[in-house]
Amino acid sequence: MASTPELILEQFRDGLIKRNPGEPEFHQSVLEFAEFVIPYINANPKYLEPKILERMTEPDRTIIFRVVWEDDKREVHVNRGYRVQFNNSIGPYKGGLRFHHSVNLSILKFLGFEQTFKNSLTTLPMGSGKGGADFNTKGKSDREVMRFCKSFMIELSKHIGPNIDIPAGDIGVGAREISFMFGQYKRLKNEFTGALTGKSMEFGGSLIRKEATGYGCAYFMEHMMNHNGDSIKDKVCIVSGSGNVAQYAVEKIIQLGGRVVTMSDSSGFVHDPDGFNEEKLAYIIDLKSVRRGRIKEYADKYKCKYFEDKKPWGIKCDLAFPCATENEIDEAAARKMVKNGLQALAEGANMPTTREAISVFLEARIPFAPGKAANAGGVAISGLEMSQNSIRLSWSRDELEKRLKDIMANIHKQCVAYGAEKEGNYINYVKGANIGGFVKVADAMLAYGVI
Ligand code: NDP
Ligand code: 2IT
Repeated sequence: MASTPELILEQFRDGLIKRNPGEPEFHQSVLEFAEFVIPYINANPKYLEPKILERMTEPDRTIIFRVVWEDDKREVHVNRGYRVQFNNSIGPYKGGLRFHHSVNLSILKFLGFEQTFKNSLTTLPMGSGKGGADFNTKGKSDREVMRFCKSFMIELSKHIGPNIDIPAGDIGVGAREISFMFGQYKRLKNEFTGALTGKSMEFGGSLIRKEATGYGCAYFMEHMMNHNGDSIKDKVCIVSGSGNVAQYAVEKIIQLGGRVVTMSDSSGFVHDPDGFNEEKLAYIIDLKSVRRGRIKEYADKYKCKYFEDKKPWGIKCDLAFPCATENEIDEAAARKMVKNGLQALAEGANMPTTREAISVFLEARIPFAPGKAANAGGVAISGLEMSQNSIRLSWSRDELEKRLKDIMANIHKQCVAYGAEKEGNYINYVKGANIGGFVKVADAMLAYGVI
């Protein structure tokens, strides 16, 4: 048999785009991965002939379904629901559900793909998936959201289960939505099993889950800073978003001594040069998660500046934490941040930085933590919620926080192992996270043979 020719990025890219037309976010996430993993595969040909990369970039299956529900005025609405079951080589499918008007197959395939390597990096036995719907919870009453969630679960319940696929939250899906969906799942299946994570404490949830993504992201930044003999203490930090991830990233950054001066939502951002403190953060949590209001109200209350329709990247800072959504930081923003003296960046969101912007940070040799490493704390505690559900016990806050810290430290270690440059102290965390996440999944796929 002739030896398999080496993979060439440009040829792989052309094939990927041809096989997945009209899916720009999926192309972006796969190409960011392939750029660093293809050289590794070429140097380790055992992955080449079995076409591991080609197999890994094709989801196991994609489920698309109709979701019909009635609003408070009895008007009928039709939405589209999805579950992309990406890869279950190292454990059952695991990943969040997103409810947002922008949801489409490209976005869910990129999120499911990223989840594969993120879950692998946690070292817990979790495969990858992502799902959701083009449904916007904004402006809907609680009853409308309930009706939607119940209708969505009637279909989704056919495809999930505690040993098959375990969804959780993401944008637009928090405790309220998970509760509605879990209640419906339990009813449809007539069983009480941990088929969703991010549940409330009364029915099988885990302590620290709500804080885990944000806390983990701040811990990861602390590791990157420690690696260079520094820390978050006294650093000026900019954060985007004001949802679940942003709220708890801000809480932990404050606890670690950093000064957070911005938060945002999809309408604009607030700049509070004095920095957020516990009281101001409590206001934000109530505003965004209970009253479901707009971030502008913070500027009115605390008499600081509000920038309508703007992103915070022009504000001078030491550290940046994008925690809202994908493609928030483009090349121009990255150049501005580097010019303003940025020291490091950790992605709380999934793929908030474009490929061009990532290149700007890497060329400037700024420590840059991709989401699959820096935001893995959330799914890691989801994995521990599954463990607690299986053994029908719940662990203490201290126990879980210690495990979260250990997992983030271990992810940092894996990034250093695969991403350290031959000379100097610089770590390419993008390369490290991609290769580190790849190896375990690839080895499992090799072991299963050609499937
Ligand atoms: P939330 O719904 O709680 O919050 C999302 C935040 O981002 C809100 O402030 C929202 O503003 C803002 N936002 C959403 N879409 C846009 C947009 N198109 N442009 C500008 N701002 C936007 O979601 P999470 O905090 O859970 O998720 C944030 C990010 O973190 C996502 O990328 C998600 O995939 C990722 N992530 C989440 C994890 C989790 O455990 N929840 C785990 C790992 C990653 P507004 O209020 O105006 O909608
Ligand atoms: O992107 C993510 O890692 C999440 N939205 C969390 C997934 C999970 O299963 O907890």
